[in-house]
Amino acid sequence: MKIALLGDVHCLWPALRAVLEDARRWGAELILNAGDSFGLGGFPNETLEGLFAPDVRSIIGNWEAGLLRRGDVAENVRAKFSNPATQEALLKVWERAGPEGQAAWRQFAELTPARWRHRINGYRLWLCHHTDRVRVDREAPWVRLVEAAERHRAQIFVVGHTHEPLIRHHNGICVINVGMVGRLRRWEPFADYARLEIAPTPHARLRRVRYDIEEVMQRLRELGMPQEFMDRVLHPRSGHSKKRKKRKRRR
Ligand SMILES: [Mn+2]
Repeated sequence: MKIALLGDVHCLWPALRAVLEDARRWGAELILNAGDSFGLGGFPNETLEGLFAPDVRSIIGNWEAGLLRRGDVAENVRAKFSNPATQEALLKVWERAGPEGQAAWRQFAELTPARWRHRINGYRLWLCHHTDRVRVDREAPWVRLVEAAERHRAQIFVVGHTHEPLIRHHNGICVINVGMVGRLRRWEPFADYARLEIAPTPHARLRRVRYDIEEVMQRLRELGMPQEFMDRVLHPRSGHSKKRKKRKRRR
């Protein structure tokens, strides 16, 4: 059986579309989405529509759980993000969804589970957005994932969240971080996902797909995203996010 594993779409529909096309061309029978589908990508309704395809199964990530599940979305955005440009950009994406799209996203966040477990060809697959130990060991993050897989008695353990793709086969366990579809900081026109085949034994490989960055830039300009946000998108190596992290640490 061929399964495509993706995540962290963050409303970047042109990238999700490219990945879905690539995965289906390969022959994926099932597409698993590891969450954080909502975000700054600028295509809220197209993204959700794409995820409602019959061959796609999603779980939610911290963005859906923290921003859309309950309370006022604008208030949630202001509480979760300290950068005013990020707040403004995100609220423009939310506005773009319109009343119907917003209702659909809220329902998606409410009804979609945070974990998914299934037995496929006799192998126990576990899908969740992240485990709190995923970042613990920068040198060998796969070790923590293997431990988490053992805790959950999973033979195939799939996460996203860190945006860093990783695949490791170890002691009969296959751990996968799907990387990300919707790049937020680097905005290189590439999306990562994983291809998993479960015959005769589980084996996964990373795959990188190019998407139409011009379509994205056009939409962001159309939405009137704040200049600071656009600068971050257009000049990805300015070191902006690193500086912010340092400043936060000193506090
Ligand atoms: Mn996340």
